[in-house]
Amino acid sequence: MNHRCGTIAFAGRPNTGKSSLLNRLVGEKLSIVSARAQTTRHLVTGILTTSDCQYIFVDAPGMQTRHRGKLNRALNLRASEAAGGADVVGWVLEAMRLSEADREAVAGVAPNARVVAIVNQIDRVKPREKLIPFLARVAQEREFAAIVPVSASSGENCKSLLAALRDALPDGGAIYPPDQLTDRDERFFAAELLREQLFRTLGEELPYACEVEIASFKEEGRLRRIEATIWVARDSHKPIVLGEKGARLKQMATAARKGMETLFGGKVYLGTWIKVKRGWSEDDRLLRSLGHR
Ligand SMILES: Nc1nc2c(ncn2[C@@H]2O[C@H](COP(=O)(O)OP(=O)(O)OP(=O)(O)O)[C@@H](O)[C@H]2O)c(=O)[nH]1
Ligand SMILES: [Mg+2]
Repeated sequence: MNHRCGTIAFAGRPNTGKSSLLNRLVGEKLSIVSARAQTTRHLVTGILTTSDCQYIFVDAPGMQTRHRGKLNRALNLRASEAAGGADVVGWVLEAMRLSEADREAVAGVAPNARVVAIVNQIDRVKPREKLIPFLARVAQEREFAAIVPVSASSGENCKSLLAALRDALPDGGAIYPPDQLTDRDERFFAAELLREQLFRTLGEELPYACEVEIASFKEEGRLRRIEATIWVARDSHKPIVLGEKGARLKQMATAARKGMETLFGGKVYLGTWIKVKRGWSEDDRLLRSLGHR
């Protein structure tokens, strides 16, 4: 069998399970996951190398139409660029749901691009037969290299998905060393794992008003000493993030630190600071320094 290698960009509306799927396929928790829309803000690469294929997955922000503003425009642009530059687009849908928001996420994908429709969350479909007419409806949407039902949560049918993606990838030798999992560094994952906790813990609009910046990252022997700044948009956000006597921040920081220790395979000290920056999501300089170009 010829060796294959290439990039697969996930595209879809927010919350369909793109990040969960990347983590499942690569077998590591690389991309952050929450029940909120637009948890992902950065492109996260996850690499899976098998004996006959190197899959370079790119997780992207869900296409968002609801929130406007500079940050959201940057996120949507990033998502469409990822899809435009990939060998294969993985259009991630939620089983039994197909709406304009889903279509918009691949509206910019060239008609001749290779697209695999990934119908995720099939664990929630009962009885299973209901999937058959849904898959037929998806098939009407455009030309697909394959349509594959999966569950990122249970891992069901993910082997078939890998086989279908391999078939869609071009011939070629591996680009990355076989043990490389990502092209992102630990500093990036440290910020993301703390941001994940903000998304999981804080109420309605607040996660969208927060960003995390790693102020310093030092390796002292086997300990990683990390100082993180949580940027919030208003003075009134600060006590909410802190919680009573700082309890909420402490709980979020502990959970984030544990995630880092698992991913990095070593002890982590995590210091957290909350700083107010009004309108940070419209501030070009801060957006650039946070990696939003
Ligand atoms: N039951 C079920 N839930 C899932 C599955 N995949 C993802 N989820 C849940 O769906 C929610 C969104 O998952 P994410 O992986 O963050 O979705 P996403 O597409 O990356 O979302 P954005 O980054 O916001 O665009 C989370 O609560 C996941 O636990 C699945 O296969 N089955
Ligand atoms: Mg995501």
